[in-house]
Amino acid sequence: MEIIEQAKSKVNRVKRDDDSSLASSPDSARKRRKKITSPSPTSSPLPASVLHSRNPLPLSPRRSPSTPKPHKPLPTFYTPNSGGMGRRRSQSAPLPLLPTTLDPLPPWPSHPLLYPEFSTHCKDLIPLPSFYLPKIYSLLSPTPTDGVTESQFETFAKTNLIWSLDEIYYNLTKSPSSPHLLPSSFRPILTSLLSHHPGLTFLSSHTDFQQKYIDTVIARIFYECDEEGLGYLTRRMCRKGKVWEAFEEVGREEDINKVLRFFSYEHFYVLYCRFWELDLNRDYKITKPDLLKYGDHSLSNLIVERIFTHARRFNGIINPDEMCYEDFIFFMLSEENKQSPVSVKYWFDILDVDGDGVLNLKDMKSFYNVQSHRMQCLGHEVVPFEDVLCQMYDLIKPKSEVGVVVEDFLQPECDKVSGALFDALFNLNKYLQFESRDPFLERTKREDEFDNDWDRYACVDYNRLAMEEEQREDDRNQMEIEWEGGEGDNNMNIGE
Ligand SMILES: [Ca+2]
Ligand SMILES: [Ca+2]
Repeated sequence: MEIIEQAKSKVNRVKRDDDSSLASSPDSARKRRKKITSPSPTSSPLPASVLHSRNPLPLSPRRSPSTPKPHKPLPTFYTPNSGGMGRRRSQSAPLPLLPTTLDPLPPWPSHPLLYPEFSTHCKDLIPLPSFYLPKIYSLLSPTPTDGVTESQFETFAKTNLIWSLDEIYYNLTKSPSSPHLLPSSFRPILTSLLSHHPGLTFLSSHTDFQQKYIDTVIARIFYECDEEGLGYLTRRMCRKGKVWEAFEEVGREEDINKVLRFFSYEHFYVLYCRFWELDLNRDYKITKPDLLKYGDHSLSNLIVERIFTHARRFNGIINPDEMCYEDFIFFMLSEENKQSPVSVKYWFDILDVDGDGVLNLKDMKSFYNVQSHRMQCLGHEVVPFEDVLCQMYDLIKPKSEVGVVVEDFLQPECDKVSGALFDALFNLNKYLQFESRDPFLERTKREDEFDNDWDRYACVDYNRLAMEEEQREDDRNQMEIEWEGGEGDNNMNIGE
């Protein structure tokens, strides 16, 4: 049982690391403040009525719409080997666990353990969140009624739990028959998450939405990590994308909406509702006319055409007429978070019409011509292309005069402004907003609690959608009261 003790020591070390990082990081300070502000649950399961309301999904039970945002915390001074979420410890090399002398393990019962007993007995022996236990049980006991013996568990621990944490996550998430992690590899684990996580149990009576939630998490993981569109993830890609750090966070954080990377229910709500609004014929596909309606018709015809023919797709297959829900997630995350490197690459490939890896004058002018024509039609003052270009070059400072390359956009000092060039080329509403630069909005953005535009957008949009939904619910209740009152009057009249 030495190997089990080693596994347990790892769990304890992980917990200690978590505690110390929670005590010091600005992220954790922000999260603690947010926890104070969670109000009481709103109406969650909406069985039949959800299908007829404008938004199809139940609201998150932990909504905090009217809470003022806290001030951004002052940055802490540099501390070696510390930092925010995802930098708690190195996971780069497969390191064997170190033996320690911690609490003695409970003796393994003489009989094979069936799942409920197995999960209670082993939850502290496995250095992964408890939603991994069903998968591990199914590996050890392919027939659920067989149970797991001590020697089976010991053999499993010796083979699987001796590596670094990211190796353990990777190996236990992927299918044993596949060399890599496929989108489908995540399904059993995420299904288990839905039944284990206290922030997701309110979805238990909505099987359809549970599947959509799983689709969303998988698409978000692949959006961030599978930049080449390979359709699978390697160990290195997961490590670079800090996938397992997000899994650890969702394992210990009870409020699902605080896990902003991949798992937030509020983020899922926004993505799915915005898709649902555009997919009017409910075939789970978006067409070009549908996408033109996105963001109050903010996108030009030309960019929508290019999105359908050249944007990165979830399954790597371009369909010039349709995009599926996952493709829409790729689009929306890119559209609402233009400062992220993944988004920059997404838009760059679309805008680089001749495909030479440089955004030159010709590439950009074709898009700006369409944009300026729309401005003219809507009665806005049209800024000449050369002036826009000068303004943008001043902001981005490309290294070559020939044009802008991806690396120019990715310079650290550019991340707040590179989206402005994209908006100038194809998003009319955001470009006009940028041109009118509201100093109050700019200041609010600088001082708010969010690290990126997507998190900021999702929070605002969720609160907006939720308020609309609550208003509709109030209207429905009011109508029912009035109807019942009217019926009462009628009955009285009939009685008289
Ligand atoms: Ca459709
Ligand atoms: Ca080009």
